Amino acid sequence: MYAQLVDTGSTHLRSLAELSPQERAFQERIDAGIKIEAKDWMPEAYRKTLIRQISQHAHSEIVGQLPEGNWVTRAPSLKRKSILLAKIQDEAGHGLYLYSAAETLGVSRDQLLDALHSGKAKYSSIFNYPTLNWADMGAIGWLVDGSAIINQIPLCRCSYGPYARAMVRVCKEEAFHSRQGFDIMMSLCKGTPEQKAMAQDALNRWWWPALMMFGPSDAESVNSVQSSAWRIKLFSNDELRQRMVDQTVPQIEYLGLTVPDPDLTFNAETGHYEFGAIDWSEFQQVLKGNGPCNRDRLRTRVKAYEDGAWFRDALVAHADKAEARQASAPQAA
Ligand code: FAQ
Repeated sequence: MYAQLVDTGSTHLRSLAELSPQERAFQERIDAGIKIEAKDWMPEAYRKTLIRQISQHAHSEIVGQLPEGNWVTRAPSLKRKSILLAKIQDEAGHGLYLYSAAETLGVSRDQLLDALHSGKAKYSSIFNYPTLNWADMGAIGWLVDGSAIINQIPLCRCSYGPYARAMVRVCKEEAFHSRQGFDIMMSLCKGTPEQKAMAQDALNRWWWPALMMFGPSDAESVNSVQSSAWRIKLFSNDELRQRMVDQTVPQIEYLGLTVPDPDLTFNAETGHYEFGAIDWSEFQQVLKGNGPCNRDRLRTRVKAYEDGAWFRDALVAHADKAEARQASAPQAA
């Protein structure tokens, strides 16, 4: 099984009658749309589920910097370089908001980073694919950030206040990321035949992994039922995946590109695109650590953390000195 299966203590979704009075009051509050705040009482399983999801999300933001970081020195113009740098910096900021939101649940950032660096914690499958050329920067912004927004807009209304509020700014920034990705794709598609072929090649390689970002099918999604009851999830994995396909296929047509799915059809009755089978065995392999770049991403991430130790130590030494200076300063009358 590819789920971490964090022991949340709950084996099935319990009815209101099965809940303790405290748990029932909590569920009723959630059902009424009232946010849960850090100091409120919450079931241990709710707390653990949030730590799992928010920390995976935070890890995704900082590991997600790596595939794009490869292209800062190879951006085709100064303008594209500065836009890409700003985007990558935004992702670090998203990681910070999310680690801070997770810390409100009683876990430390060091613990979370340990879990990432030791390979225990997950981050989004999408960041285990290679970025082979500049068109991949377009495809990531457009498809990956685009999918991230579709998943994250509902999270702005999720039941946990600190997570929901962090998501508001993240979504605004992701909207810029997605537009800059589409802008790269537009430029390539309006360029030479070789540039358009690069755009098509990037779309071919990122399309299916982007669909997998939304998680396993609803039937296989072990956490969905409980997370939906707690309004951590407002839409299912399949609903959001469908939204992405419906939104993106017209954009692909606008670019003059071809959806890399021979089975894709539009169902005029439902108003939705029906797409071909997702290769879930590939998804499971990526989650098990066997994707094309898993080992490389983790190695790079751990090295960056170790290389930054002197800087963290310097900050602590500075803070200690400042505190000692303040303690020994003569007190004002
Ligand atoms: N990758 O039962 P479910 C971004 C795991 S941010 C890896 O359906 P759940 C911005 C899942 O954790 C992208 N693992 O799980 C950016 C669970 O395992 P566990 C990240 C995945 O939590 C752009 C197991 O499979 N966004 O891209 C994935 O109810 C560019 C069973 O799945 C978020 O994290 C996956 N794709 O639903 C940054 C959004 N899918 O934990 C830089 C918040 C599933 O039991 C550059 N998260 N798994 O061991 C969520 O909305 C949810 O956690 C889902 C998964 C929808 C991802």
